[in-house]
Amino acid sequence: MIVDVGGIKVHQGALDAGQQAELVEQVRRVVRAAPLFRPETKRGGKMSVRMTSAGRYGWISDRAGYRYERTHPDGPEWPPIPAIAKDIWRDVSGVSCDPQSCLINFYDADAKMGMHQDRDEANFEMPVVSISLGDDALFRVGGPERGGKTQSIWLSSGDVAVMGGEARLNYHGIDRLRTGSSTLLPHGGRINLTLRVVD
Ligand code: MD6
Ligand code: FE
Repeated sequence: MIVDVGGIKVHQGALDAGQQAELVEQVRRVVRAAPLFRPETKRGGKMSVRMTSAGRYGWISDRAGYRYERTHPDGPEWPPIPAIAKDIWRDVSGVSCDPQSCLINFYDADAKMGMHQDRDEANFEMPVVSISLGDDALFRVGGPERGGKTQSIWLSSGDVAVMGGEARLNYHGIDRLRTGSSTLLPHGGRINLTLRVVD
């Protein structure tokens, strides 16, 4: 079923249990080649999520700001985007080009993500596609201005959200997890993958 939350289309149950388990394996392969790190913010704090990336570009945050980089902070190029994630992009993105970046966020029980816009990409005609794995997360969606009215939806393991069109620059964030809601990850927590065209 597709649910519209403030213009973001959430495809509930887009991945079955087998596809979710296989994608977790593919994410593990990425993390072995490009270890998770906890990004610093411009103000010197640390984000509560741990991150890494796959694809031509990875998303980085540090004291210098937010940007895309061709290499992991440790030096090597990012590993390839997991095949299942690319398949999902082809199914739901509505565009003919392939994604250039797959940001992988890992949330432990206490992690959250503040309200933000995704605007480090060159072409906002290109959607952002997000895949959720593991514990449910409360996803909050506002409008294109900070501080406006918001709506919330629980994102569950196997859900795919597409942020495109009018909603491409809407503010959004993760308020909290519902710990223990999924058995996909042996130690609990949540993985979110976001796919993007960068240049
Ligand atoms: C998350 N998601 O689900 C954070 N961004 O953990 C995002 O920041 C996001 O879900 C752009 C499009 C869809 C998203
Ligand atoms: Fe985002």
